[in-house]
Amino acid sequence: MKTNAEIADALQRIADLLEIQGENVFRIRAYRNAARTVAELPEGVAAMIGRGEDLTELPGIGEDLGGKITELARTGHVPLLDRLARRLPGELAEMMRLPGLGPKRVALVHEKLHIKTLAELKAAAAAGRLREVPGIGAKTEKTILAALRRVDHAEKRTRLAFAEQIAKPLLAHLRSFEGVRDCVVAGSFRRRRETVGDLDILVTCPDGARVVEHFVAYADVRDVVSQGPTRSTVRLHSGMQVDLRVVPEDSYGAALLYFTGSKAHNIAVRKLAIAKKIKINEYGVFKGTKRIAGRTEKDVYACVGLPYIEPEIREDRGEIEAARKHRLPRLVTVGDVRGEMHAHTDATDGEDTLADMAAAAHERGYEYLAITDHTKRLAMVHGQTARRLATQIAKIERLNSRLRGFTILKGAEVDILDDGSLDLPDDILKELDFTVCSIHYKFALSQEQQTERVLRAMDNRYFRIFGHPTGRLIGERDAYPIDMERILRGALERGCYMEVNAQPDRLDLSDTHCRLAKEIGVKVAIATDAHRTSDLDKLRFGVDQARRGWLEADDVLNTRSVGALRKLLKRA
Ligand code: DGT
Ligand code: CA
Ligand code: CA
Ligand code: ZN
Repeated sequence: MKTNAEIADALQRIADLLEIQGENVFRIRAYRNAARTVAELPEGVAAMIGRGEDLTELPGIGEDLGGKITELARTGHVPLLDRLARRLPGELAEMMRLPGLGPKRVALVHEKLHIKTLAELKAAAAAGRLREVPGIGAKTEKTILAALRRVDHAEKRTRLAFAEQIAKPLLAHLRSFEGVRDCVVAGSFRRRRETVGDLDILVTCPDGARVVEHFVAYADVRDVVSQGPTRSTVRLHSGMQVDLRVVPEDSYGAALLYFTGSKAHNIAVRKLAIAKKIKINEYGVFKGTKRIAGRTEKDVYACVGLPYIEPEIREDRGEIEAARKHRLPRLVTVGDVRGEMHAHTDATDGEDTLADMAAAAHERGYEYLAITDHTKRLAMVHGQTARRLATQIAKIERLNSRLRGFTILKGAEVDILDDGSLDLPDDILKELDFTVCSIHYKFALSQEQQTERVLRAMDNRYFRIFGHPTGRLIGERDAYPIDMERILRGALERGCYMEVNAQPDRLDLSDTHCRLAKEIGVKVAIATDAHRTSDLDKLRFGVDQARRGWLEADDVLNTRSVGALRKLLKRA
């Protein structure tokens, strides 16, 4: 038996397909009205049929529609819909809902370009082919493409940096409500996972029901999924789901611990509690019926004999054991970082000048900034030849002689070529303080070939830091196959280092790779790959992942003074 929502959906679909086919408007309207009638019924159609009720007594439903609804309720099918779906296959009905695409245009897109699915539509829009359809211009094409990207987004996990953009104004909205004390995002967001599934917001406030009302009234709310006196779930226009929970102050720490997760970490903590014959849940810590803690996370951890554990490592990957032995890492912080290791200027694809980049880094309290513009193979972004690099080096030296308490390091982001050689000859590389060497093409090699290619590149004595080592773009492009363990061991043997590229769509190395690097003993440079001065502020996203990978200040090259850094960058 089908639900009313499913039946209404099928009726709407019939209407959509009839419309694309250019059917009579009255017939189409009849299906739409019937869909609404069914959707708004106070009880299930199936039950009504079961009682033998006459559906034609419902408003707008005659013999024909009544018969179809009965069939849909019983079987989920009706010959008319099956016929229409064969003639107009794929996702044409879904396309009709996109801004810029009505039924007539969908029919034309199908007829002229033979497009059936949203994926095909997206590809055509991206390639600029959609505008070949009469009535669709470049502007409409752009609108459609943007809408399709949003649809994609709704189904995927959201990058942390984007989730932050969504969370920030929402938190401001909640905090503006009188009586709200604590207001934080818990969940994977607080653990700083590279992507988040949804946002879990925790609030303390004496009047729960009214905060919830204030929450669902937020302008960006698309649907209210559920609403109660102390909790609610909504979906925002971006597609992001947000869970809100209002908790008493006495429970705040316990709730924060619970909703920060991860679930695996919670379970491990609860196991310790059980062994001590106490109970931990989101309301507090209990001995029998007596609450013995709950106000802060630290109190809750103390009840099971543990020190405070930073959210970034609450993944049940050994942190409980380390905490018990008082061997938790002292995780690196943004404040530990003393310089930027990867930055571009307008000599290649950066937007700002060398002097502006240096000034911006200096303003941020850094002691140094490395200029690492692209090399010649990347002609697309005007990569530098040896000669241009030499000019840049001279310019940096002139600038450095004027700067006090700040150093511009001379670098390059050197392309690793097919055969593992570097894009510029040694006689210019030797003039640099160090290189970041990266792969920007030939991603499709086998794991063996790609690994060999990089190890060969590392054999060059001027290879220093392996830039964005997997090449992934989160949610867009997978990592190329590479044997990271071999790469790390190879780097250790040769005195090379790894980059933790802090660009929010890269985060490369990832958290787990950072952990592996630490285990093997390879240090990393956390770097923003800045293409404009404002990019320097993205460092924290790299630091987040380094923390998730248990890295401490000592594991990170650029927590050092320029003098100590230079020593590490020298290769035997
Ligand atoms: P996400 O949203 O997929 O990125 O990941 P989380 O970790 O934010 O997961 P979510 O939103 O489902 O739940 C938030 C936290 O609530 C989760 O990290 C731990 C806690 N939690 C949820 N379900 C359970 C459960 O069944 N048991 C326990 N112990 N904790 C749970
Ligand atoms: Ca979540
Ligand atoms: Ca959630
Ligand atoms: Zn690069």
